[in-house]
Amino acid sequence: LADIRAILADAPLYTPHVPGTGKAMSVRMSNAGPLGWYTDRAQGYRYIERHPETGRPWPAMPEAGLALWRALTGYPADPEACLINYYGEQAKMGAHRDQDEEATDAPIVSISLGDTAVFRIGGLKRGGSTASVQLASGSVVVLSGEARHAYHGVDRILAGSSRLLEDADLGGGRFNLTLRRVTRP
Ligand code: MD3
Ligand code: FE
Repeated sequence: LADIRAILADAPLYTPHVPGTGKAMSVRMSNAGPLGWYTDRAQGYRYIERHPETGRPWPAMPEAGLALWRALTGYPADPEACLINYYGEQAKMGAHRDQDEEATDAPIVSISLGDTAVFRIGGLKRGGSTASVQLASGSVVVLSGEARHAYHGVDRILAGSSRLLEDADLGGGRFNLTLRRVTRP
C-alpha cells in the first residue's frame, strides 16, 4: 500500500474512456513500469510510455510486485506494466478479455487490496457459463493458460468489507494491481 501511494503521488489516478462512445469508465487507473495501459475516445486501448496528463514516464515497477511475478509465474522475462485499478464503492468493470498484449503466452498476476470484489470469470467466448469468485484484500491470483484469455469482469465491490483503505484520502474502496508482460521477450 505504501508503494501504491508513492506511485500515485507521482502518477495520479486518471479516468479512462471507452473508445468510440467516449463514456467514462467507473474505475480510475494509473500504472508503474516501462509501459502503462490507457484508453481514450479517439485512440482506444493501448500501452503508452508516459502518464497521459503529466507527460512523465510511469514510476518504477514496485519491487514487491516483481518479486511476486518471479516467484509465482516462472515466466522467462519480467512484467513491463503494473496497472493500478482503483474502485470506489460504485465502480465496476464489464466483461472483457485482456488482449492488448503481444506476449499472449505470458500470465497475468493480480493483487487485490481493500474492499472485496465480486469477480466473474467465463470462458473464451462471450455468453457461456460463468463462475463468481470473491477477491478479498490480500488475494493474489495468477491467470495463466486458458484462463489468461477468458472473459472476466468485476460485478461489484462490497463497500466496507475492509478497513485497509478507510483512513486514506480515498476513504475506502479497492485497489487491484495487474502485472503484465506486454512485448514478446
Ligand atoms: C481473468 N481487472 O484490469 S484482476 C483488468 O479486479 C481487470 O481489477 C480486474 O480485469 C480487477 O483488466 C480483474 C484479475 C484478472 C486479471 C486478468 C485476467 C483476471 C483475469 C485475465 C484473464 C482472465
Ligand atoms: Fe481484465
